[in-house]
Amino acid sequence: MPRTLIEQILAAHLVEGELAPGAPIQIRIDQTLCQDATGTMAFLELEAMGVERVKTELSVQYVDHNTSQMGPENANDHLYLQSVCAAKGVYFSRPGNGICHQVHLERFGIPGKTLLGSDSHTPTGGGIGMVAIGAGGLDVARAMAGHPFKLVCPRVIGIHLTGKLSPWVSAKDVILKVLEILSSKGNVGTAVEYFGEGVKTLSVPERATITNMGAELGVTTSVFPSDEATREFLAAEGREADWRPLSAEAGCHYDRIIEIDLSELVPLAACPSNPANIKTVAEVAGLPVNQVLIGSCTNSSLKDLRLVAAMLKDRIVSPNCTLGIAPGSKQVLRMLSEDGSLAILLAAGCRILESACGPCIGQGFSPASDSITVRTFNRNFLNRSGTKNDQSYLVSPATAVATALTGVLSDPRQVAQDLGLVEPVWEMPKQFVIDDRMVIVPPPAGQAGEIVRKETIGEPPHCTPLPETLDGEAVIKVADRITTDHIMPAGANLKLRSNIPRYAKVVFECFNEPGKPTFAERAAALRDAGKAGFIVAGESYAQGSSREHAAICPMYLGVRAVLAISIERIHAANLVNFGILPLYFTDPADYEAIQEGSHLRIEKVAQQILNGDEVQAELLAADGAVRRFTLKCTLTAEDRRIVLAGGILNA
Ligand code: MIC
Ligand code: SF4
Repeated sequence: MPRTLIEQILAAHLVEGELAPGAPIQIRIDQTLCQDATGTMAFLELEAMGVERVKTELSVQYVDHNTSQMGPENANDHLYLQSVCAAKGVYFSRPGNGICHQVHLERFGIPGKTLLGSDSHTPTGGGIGMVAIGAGGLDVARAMAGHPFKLVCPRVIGIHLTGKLSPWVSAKDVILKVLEILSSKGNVGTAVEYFGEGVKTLSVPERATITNMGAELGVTTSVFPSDEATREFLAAEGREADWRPLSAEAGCHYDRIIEIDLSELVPLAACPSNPANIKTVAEVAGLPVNQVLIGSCTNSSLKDLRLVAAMLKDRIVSPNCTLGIAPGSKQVLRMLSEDGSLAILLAAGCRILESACGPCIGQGFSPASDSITVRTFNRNFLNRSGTKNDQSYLVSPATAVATALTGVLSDPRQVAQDLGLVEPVWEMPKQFVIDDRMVIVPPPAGQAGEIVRKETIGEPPHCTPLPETLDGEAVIKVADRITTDHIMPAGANLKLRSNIPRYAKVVFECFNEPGKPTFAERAAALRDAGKAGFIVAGESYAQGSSREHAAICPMYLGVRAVLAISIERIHAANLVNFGILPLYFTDPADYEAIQEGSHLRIEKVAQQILNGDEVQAELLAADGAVRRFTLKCTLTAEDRRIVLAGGILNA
């Protein structure tokens, strides 16, 4: 049978299972990446596993998230990471070198390899034909230790690209179109593969923008073929030897084919507060905008920022608006400084930010109250910017600049026409500025110094085995599409990532009501009374980030099960890793019947999940009435054993 490209790469890495959509499989991981906000915990876990040296072909640790450094916590994490990487054989990309996904694409990614990253946007590597997957820190630690990665073999959706993008329409508009078609929920267990004549018209940075935001679809990975454009990019990075041609075999079967004619696309915007809430820019044009931000792992490449500079040349940002720019990597920033683009940006009044995640993860640049912020980022979840009830629109760099020039949301085609602008032609440089001195190569085994553990570096938390009966309360009931940003706020709280007791205090903070006990207080009170905490959720629970803290902190507070209509892939795995049982409603009426504070009970839980896929539970009313209902357990036999043991570190 002819195979899709994803099937070919999975087959070449298959360690266990059968490559049939929906089947549990295990694959060998060639490369891993971690960033600092998830990496500290991942390395504490690696140490807890007793691993002396990583076993992958390549593992890289980046420092790009927690760079605001208000207080010593971030710097303490960085010191720990640098020293533990030296000891374990991991490359360390220093703060200032750039955002993990951009730098990995530039310097390390290899077509046809597998990459597992403790960050949900790891599929950026699909832009050069990698099967790149986001996962929780513990799964990445296991991969570094040489274990295969467990996943459900995805159904592959083919996206057939034809035509060519019109002027001022860009890769961001392609992925926003895909988000409009597939939405941000219901895509668990699928992967996306791009093919067709239109692929050739897209350069690697454009492809990477598209695969990056595949994370917002909730798919396992997104992959482009590796072709002449890939070779051109790798050659410019001085890595042509890493190139190999890869594409789907003629006649392969896609689960579904989506047709996109690139020539028909127009500038699009993801409106507040979900990346799949798509309108055309023309529909929202004219809204007053106070802040425009360009950057993040989605849109911070040299191609993006050269376009930005071309549009801003000899112009000034609107007085009603501020424009911040965070180049994706030191390489990008150096190229901009050497070709004169940086001077243009400064002259135009841009506020140049460090090459890091920055405002994308709420580290600074929170917008004014009741104002609109327009961003080239990939997520606009409510409050993620650090401002309560923010209104964040996600757009392409061209739309962002058009908006910054006018102070109102603007269609770049219109602004270009008004200003007589012609879209610059992008040419891949023959050679990027290559300077890897910001990446510290690990010394040979046994030659590293001491691991630096300042007082803010904690221990990886352990969970206790699952009790015989889960008897307790629904600590919270939440609706559909709850994100990990709702569960574990980042931004100013990011510095608490190595301090679980402190970070756990802000679980579900956005749902706390003034004058009432917080989620953390309610859950801890139940835990201390020997009761089980339950989280009750609707569809697509825990969208977004891979942060395993969205499992660890609830676990620390005594949560033992999540009952949901559906749960996103990475989070479901994180729950298992930390001993929380993910269970699914079989009848939406049962979800409706449960309220916050409802008394819930699952008797003989171990026996039930070892015996089959159905779990009988009870909702007990104050008057003694009992409503019995059935939940579904979809875990593999191994995962059932892990949850029963109280998580991977115990198992
Ligand atoms: C994000 O974009 O939400 C993050 C911050 O990069 C997360 C990782 C984290 O929470 O540390 C992600 O996407 O996985
Ligand atoms: Fe960083 Fe934002 Fe990308 Fe997450 S989405 S890795 S916070 S730039």
